[in-house]
Amino acid sequence: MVENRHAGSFRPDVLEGLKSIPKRLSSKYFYDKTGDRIFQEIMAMPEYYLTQCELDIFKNKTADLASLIIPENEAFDLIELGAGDAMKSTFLLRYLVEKKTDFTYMPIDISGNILSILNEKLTRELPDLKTVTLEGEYFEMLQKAASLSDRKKVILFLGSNIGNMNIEEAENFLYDLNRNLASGDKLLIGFDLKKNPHIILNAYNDKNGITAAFNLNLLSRINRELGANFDPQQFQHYQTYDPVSGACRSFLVSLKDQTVTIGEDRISFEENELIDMEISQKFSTEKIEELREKSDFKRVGEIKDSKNWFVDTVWEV
Ligand code: AVI
Repeated sequence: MVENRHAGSFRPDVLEGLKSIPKRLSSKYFYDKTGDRIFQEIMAMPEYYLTQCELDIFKNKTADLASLIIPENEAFDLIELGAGDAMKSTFLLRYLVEKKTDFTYMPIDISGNILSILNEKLTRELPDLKTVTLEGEYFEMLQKAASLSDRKKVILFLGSNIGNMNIEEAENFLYDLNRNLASGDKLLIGFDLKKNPHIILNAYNDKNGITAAFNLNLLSRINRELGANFDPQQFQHYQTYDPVSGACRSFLVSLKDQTVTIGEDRISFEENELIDMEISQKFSTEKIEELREKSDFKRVGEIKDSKNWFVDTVWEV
């Protein structure tokens, strides 16, 4: 199941990206079974502060968070985009269940496997929680959720996943999200904030090479699933952070002139040629406000972690 994520578009997207100038691959393809495992390792690294910061908010500021999102005297659906193991949101779910709040949790994920593991965990840990899992792409599943109930919706989009889109993609995504919701629905979205550039660069340039392995795994995945012959050892991870724009970018550098075959196609690399792999955008408060205005949401409130490194913002349609 996990291996089939985005199955239909994988080959054409890879070929289009590698035939472009400059070459690029989409980080949405990082998450096969091995990529999921490496990402878990990244989240446990001391350098990767993002998870701990957002966990701090969900664990220690749960009541504040809940008061920003709960509609007054009304049952609602709490829909999480890319729920995964719902590690952070489980703190909020537990709080809401204990307060006997009338809501249904609807985790959306592209992986049915992850959803069934999550469902088992929630049944065990929170037997009173009402859960409806939705397996598929975000917007299709949001439409499905809308067809299942006409209750108010609260959307969770955590982890600064929005940062993996460039600014234009993020604007379009948030605008489309707004159009898929109804008046009074809310969005709780996590943004990683600009901070000391060394801290940010370290989070993506760890000494143990875990982030490098995360990037290189995509070449191995292309080998496995698309019959290619990349030699990952002939590519090197290179990370940049531009504190002015807030763009944190990863690249793979070809270590020599080489030609790779992907099925029938041949892709040539010059020595030192780059593949643009991922953007992890960091945000200023002004940029977040600009995104909110452009996507037509109203501001409700925000909660930062104790270091002021990460913010969970609540907006309303
Ligand atoms: C999932 N996403 C928010 C992570 C990030 O921070 O951009 C993915 C990641 N890439 C390298 N490290 C973590």
